[in-house]
Amino acid sequence: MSDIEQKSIDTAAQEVLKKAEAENIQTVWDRLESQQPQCGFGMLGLCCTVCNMGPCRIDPFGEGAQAGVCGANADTIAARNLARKIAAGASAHSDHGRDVAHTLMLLSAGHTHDYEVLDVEKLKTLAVEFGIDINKPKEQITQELAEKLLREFGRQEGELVFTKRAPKKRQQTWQNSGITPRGIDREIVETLHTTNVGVDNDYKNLIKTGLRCALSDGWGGSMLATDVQDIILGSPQPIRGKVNLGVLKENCVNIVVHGHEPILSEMAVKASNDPELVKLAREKGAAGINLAGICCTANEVLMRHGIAVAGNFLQQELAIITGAVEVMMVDVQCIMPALKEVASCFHTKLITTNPKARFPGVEHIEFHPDKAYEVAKQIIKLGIDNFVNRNKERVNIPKQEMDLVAGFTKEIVFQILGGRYRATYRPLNEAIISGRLRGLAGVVGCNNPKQTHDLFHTTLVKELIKKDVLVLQTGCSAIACAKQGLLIPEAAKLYAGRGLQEICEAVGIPPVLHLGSCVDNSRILTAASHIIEEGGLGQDLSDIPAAGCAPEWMSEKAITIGFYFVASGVYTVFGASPFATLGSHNLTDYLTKGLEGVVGARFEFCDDPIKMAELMIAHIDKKRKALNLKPAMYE
Ligand code: SF4
Ligand code: MSK
Repeated sequence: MSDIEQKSIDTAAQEVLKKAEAENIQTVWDRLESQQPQCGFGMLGLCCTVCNMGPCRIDPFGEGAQAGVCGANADTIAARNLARKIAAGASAHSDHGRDVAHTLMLLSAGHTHDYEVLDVEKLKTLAVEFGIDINKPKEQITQELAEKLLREFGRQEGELVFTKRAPKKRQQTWQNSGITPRGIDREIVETLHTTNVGVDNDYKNLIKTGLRCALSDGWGGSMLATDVQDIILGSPQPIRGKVNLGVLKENCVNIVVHGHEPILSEMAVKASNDPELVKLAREKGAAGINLAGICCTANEVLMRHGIAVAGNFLQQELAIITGAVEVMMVDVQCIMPALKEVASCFHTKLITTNPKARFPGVEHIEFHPDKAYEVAKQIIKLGIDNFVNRNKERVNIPKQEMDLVAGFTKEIVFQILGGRYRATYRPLNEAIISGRLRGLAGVVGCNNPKQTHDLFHTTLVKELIKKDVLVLQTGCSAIACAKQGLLIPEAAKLYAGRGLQEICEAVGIPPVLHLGSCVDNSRILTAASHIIEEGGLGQDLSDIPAAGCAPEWMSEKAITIGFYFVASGVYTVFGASPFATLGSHNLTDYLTKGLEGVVGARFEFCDDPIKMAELMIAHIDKKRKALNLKPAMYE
């Protein structure tokens, strides 16, 4: 395998990496190399910088120091570090949710006219969940709902409203273990408090705080972000799109949206079709305006509008290195600081838009929901003006692009399987009960240059569908598999086992369903709750023959997602060391064994995609057996 093949399995990425090498442009892979060897204490979670008596470190071989200056041991330090990461991840998703809820509030008060309630049904469903009488004008419902949603963040007691969506038995488990989330901000703050120097020194108790914090994200901040986005941007429907760097167009003004929050990028979609701007682009010699996305902002505009996806996390620099991007507009999360440097090698204008996420020396055009369309137009106009500065000699857009279908939600799964007039999960449950479907898997998360780009996602997912496991995906993992052609209905014939193939062909779905962005992992939780409600597959989420996995994760948000999956009863496999090599044996044991007795699920750490699939399938089979189901039909 060549050096470049080791970096990525994606031939489009490989092509641009060659260009980067030839033009002496540093990428994430080069920087990873220059970081070698990475800090062993950090990798093991045994470095503590919590107070100024440190930094302290624990000798993993038991020969040197076994306690920090304050006396904290490996268990406390590793658990504290992990809990802080959970809080950081939860804060990112949840703050995203807060901004979306705030937009709903502005809309209801008439302070923004660029958004409207597009999914009235969902508005009403949420209103009922929040105890709002829906026999009143839509505007009033919207305002009351926005107020109540925003109160979930500052809630001091009781339980987050969305936790009621979980099966009763799961709610009971949370209560018994003391991890029912109370308020979104409260759980994040409490995690940060208890991980201060000299507060909580019990690794199990630290993990308990972390689990509650993670649940406040999965069944709180993220779920809220997903549902409110559906209300104001419209609920996704299955939609065809294209993916990979080949979606950039040589003859067009290329505008790339990147980050996570779709509120502005939604307006960019509208502005890219603005006749005045399209005319201007033509006057500048372009054939039109081509909008494409990276990371989860891409997933958001893909599933609502079919906007093309240029790539996942590790392709953000590569998109610019094609030399064909006029503007990359970024919002929050997963945006590499290195983009400034890479953009400076080309004519590309990097534009930050969120007051929370700025780069020194980078043009900032601040987004506010009350002038959303205006800001989007301004940014796209900058891109059009920049088209003439493109150096055609340096443009090299790979040809690779692949079709995909995205836009599956818990409601759509109902409709597709049960028919619009008899929306039900029954056929899905029956398929699992009969063994035609072996089970379900949620494969999510990022890329990490420590692993060959996209290799783990695609190898694992191919293995799962071959064994009749229907795969639900979000985030960069979905993009990885889409690029390899796994997210089209035709993939069933090529890659799926006979049982899964029969189901996909009967209803015309791909064997791998794209459920959206990272906050949309909450869709997996609600879909799983519907499965239990439908009956026949146990009483709790932990009874379902299902497993989760983040094979190439890198972000703290992925840790939070893993923790809320496990806290919700989903056996979850994590790839990508250092998580696979925690320095505290007690903590590792607790996460991979002990948690089962607390929440009915546990973690597994593994750095081999085939082995990951085997672990997940073994777990699925174990759950089938526990439910007294026959073995999978086509073993
Ligand atoms: Fe060291 Fe304890 Fe301070 Fe951590 S909290 S840096 S282990 S003294
Ligand atoms: S964008 S969190 S790299 S999935 Fe959601 Fe991708 Fe991970 Fe960011």
